[in-house]
Amino acid sequence: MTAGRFLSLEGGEGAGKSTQAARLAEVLAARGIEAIVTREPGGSEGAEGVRGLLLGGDVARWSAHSETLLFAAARADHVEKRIRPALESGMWVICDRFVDSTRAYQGAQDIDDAAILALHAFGSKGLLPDRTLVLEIDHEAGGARAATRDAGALDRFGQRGPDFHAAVAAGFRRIAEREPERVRLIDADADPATVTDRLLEAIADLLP
Ligand code: T5A
Repeated sequence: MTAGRFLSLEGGEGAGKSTQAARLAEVLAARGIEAIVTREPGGSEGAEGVRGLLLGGDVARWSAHSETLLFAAARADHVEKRIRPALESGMWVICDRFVDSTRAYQGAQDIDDAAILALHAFGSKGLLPDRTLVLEIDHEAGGARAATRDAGALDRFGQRGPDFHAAVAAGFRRIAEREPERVRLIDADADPATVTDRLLEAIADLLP
């Protein structure tokens, strides 16, 4: 049995990650590839508990340092209980956000990239996706999509201002520049089917 492939979807709020994760799983299934769709923060029972702590409450509930540790702890549980077992059984894993979200979001709050990667090495044995697809969309357009979906309710991160979200977008682009083999930028300002086609093109070399 060959090991499955690990894909992560990244990007700002409302970029369409969850929509595309489900679409990608359908397209892969049609090609005979079994994939699980999972998400962060969350994806395992323990990590879903941490998700509630991270996303609920006031913007200032956690310092950037505490938040970074909580994301790393949730990820360690998710990787151990869900992601690695699926990959080892030969399934593909499509993860809605992974460690690059910590690098972009907590990095935008001056948390050092090397510290985030060191925590990831400790907690999750440094597991990285085979391919990371960063969905890029103008922050206002993404925010409008998310606001329509959530009827205006915002989590702790959605409540932050445009400067924060611009810094997050710049963080994702920096990661893509540094790791061009793994990380691809995808223009997500199009209808869902067109975006799925762009994603498939960006993973074509991984498909059997
Ligand atoms: N976070 C997370 C960190 O700070 N550090 C970390 O390490 C991690 C893992 C998670 C928050 O936590 C932060 C980042 C986030 O702020 P979340 O609730 O999981 O929050 O939400 P997000 O991951 O941010 O997901 P979003 O809510 O922003 O949405 P998606 O998944 O990008 O978008 P999606 O697919 O739900 O689509 C949004 C709406 O747009 C429509 C959909 O139908 C939906 O209504 N839509 C489109 N409309 C038009 N054209 C298209 N192509 C469309 N695609 C989707």
